[in-house]
Amino acid sequence: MKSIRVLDSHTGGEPTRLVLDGGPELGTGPLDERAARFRRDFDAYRSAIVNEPRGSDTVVGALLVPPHRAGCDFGVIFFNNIGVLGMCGHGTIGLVVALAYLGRIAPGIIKIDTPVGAVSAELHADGSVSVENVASYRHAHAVDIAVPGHGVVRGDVAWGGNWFFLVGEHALHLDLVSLETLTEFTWRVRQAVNAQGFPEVDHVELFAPSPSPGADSRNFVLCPGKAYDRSPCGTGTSAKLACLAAEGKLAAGAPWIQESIIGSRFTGSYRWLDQANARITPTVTGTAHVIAETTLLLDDRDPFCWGIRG
Ligand code: PYC
Repeated sequence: MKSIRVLDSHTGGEPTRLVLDGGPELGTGPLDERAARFRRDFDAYRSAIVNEPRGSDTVVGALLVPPHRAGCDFGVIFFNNIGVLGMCGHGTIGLVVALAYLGRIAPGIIKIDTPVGAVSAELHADGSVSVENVASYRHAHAVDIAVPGHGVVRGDVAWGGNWFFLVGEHALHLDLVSLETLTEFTWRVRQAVNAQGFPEVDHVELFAPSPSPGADSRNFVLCPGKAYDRSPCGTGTSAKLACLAAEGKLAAGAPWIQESIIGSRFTGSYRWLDQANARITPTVTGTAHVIAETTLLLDDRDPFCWGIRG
């Protein structure tokens, strides 16, 4: 019987399962190489940790590993129901709150190595966390995509630690009763945009005005494995900030309140990294809560020991 010790948290409703002990041994070296090793040699572990029956399509796993980049305090590889992620904003907030719960960090700044670059995170005295994400940018503006059954959909392709297609013009209601429609639409959009030769878009993000006061926007984010993000999506908010910056719609340093489909909020802002090329460093602030300390048990006699894989 194998055992894997995990700490579960949620960030604005989106779960993160932090693997503390018993996960796959990925060796040393750059995080992108270790992420590739995880993908190639240990996919069963990924599935056992986040998929049913122990998890669900929504759970994002976070494998805590020694960092490689100079100056980093921790390393992390995020993964979900179908594969490995580049970065994860809600997951980084969850990781920081989990490390504080474990007594491994105090309020202050830590640097975290990820497969797509180093990020820094500040744990504030009130328990909230600000993540300064990897460099983010808009890759393509106002791209028209023919989506079967829906006509032409216009959006931007942007990088915020993962690849996003961001759509502001649509006729859908961003509310919980519309989840099936939103999922079906964004899934089709994703398939259509990925037939266009852009970098592989893994997330599709819809925007609309928020029905509640105080938020600049509400979003619906479809994740690569077809689950929707309960949080406003840290990497998606970073991609949105990159688009707002490129369009001159949000000044450097100004706050952007991004609300999720369930009403949870992140505050984003950015500083210019390279204004001539519209590259920004985004910061996303949110809160997370630790919800369970668990030991996962893996019994090879169990036919679903390694999770239910689609
Ligand atoms: O917060 O960046 C994020 C994220 C990615 C996938 C789910 N959440």
